[in-house]
Amino acid sequence: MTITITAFERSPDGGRGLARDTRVRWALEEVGQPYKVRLVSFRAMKEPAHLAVHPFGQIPTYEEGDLALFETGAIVLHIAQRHAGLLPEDANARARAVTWMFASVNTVEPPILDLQNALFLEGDKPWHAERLPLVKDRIRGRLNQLSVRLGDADWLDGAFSAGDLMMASVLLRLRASGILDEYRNLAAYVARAEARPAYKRAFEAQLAVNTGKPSSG
Ligand SMILES: N[C@@H](CCC(=O)N[C@@H](CS)C(=O)NCC(=O)O)C(=O)O
Repeated sequence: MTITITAFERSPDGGRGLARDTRVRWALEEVGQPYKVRLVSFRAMKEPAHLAVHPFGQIPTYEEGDLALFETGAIVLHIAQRHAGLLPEDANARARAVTWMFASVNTVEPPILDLQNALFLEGDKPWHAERLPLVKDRIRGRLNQLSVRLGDADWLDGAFSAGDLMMASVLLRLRASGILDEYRNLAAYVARAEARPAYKRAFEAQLAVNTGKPSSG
């Protein structure tokens, strides 16, 4: 059955891999599933046809036969449950990998999103300069804890899993701020994730949409 995802017709990051279709593309590449992409404009995302699939008018979405999904955590979990390669066989290890997926979007991503909001939506507010260090320190609080847990391991819990895919996807959005590089092991963790052939194919595919150059993958 054909898998179709949605992505920005023109991504605000110009194709640097920060739009969230990248994590879905990456998961599909890891498990070797081909997919199609429907590109949507910002206007089309808020129109009824797209809202019928994504109630919040966002990307990415995932369609496969009668199934329509939104929310990257749910989409990646669905892919990982349907196809081998992203979740361990052992039931407890599998549950821990899913725990890391939730931790990425529920515990680590919120303070990172808060920084994006502070930078892009609140720059003109009189309290912006005072609030910014607080927002950054809340991210550091989370990264300190994550860094301690990761230690010198390659991945969060044994072999690479959907938990790492989601966590690295969340963390790489921090790179431009410089905060990620304050944590040697987390920066290396993200670099390790980005070095995976499946990530590279996903990155190139979304970059090609934004540069108009065909993907080499
Ligand atoms: N929690 C959602 C967030 C989706 C999201 O924020 N998508 C962004 C692109 S990365 C978007 O569509 N932004 C445009 C908008 O919200 O209008 C997920 O993980 O799928």
